[in-house]
Amino acid sequence: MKTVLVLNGPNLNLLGTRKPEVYGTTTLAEVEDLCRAEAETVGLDVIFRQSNHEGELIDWLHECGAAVKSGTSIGAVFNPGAYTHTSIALHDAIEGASVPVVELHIANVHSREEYRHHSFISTVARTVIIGAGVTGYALAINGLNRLSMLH
Ligand code: CA2
Repeated sequence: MKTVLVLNGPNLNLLGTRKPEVYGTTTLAEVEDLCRAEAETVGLDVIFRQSNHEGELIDWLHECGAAVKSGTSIGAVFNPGAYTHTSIALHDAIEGASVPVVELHIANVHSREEYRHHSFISTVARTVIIGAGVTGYALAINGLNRLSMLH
């Protein structure tokens, strides 16, 4: 069975505990359950990870790139958190490791502060899902799976 990496960046461990008006009430553990349920319907295994550290996220993207190359992974669903708006290093990791990435944001970043409107990730993402709440994770897994079958 192939894997899909579901990767979450800084502060997403707080999901469901604060700011429910922006991010909802679902916890990250519940997002993991949702991802596993969706992946099961399309015959994928989930590797679910969260880190508050940029370098750790980079190492996991590199690992995922190697797994895609060896045919054991279809790529990553990635919510980079606030690093979305700051990190050239994450941009370079995705590009350098050739990881098929679905960039995902729970909230609609375009209806929020101006500084959230720019993403360093989008230009190297296969596609982007924004503002669908945590349901976006299921959409992203399904979408990445379908895209992986195109070529
Ligand atoms: O909408 C998203 O998924 C974001 O990637 C979430 C990031 C934010 O910086 C991006 O602009 C958009 C923030 C994640 C922090 O999540 C929290 C959850 C609960 C309480 C506090 C933070």
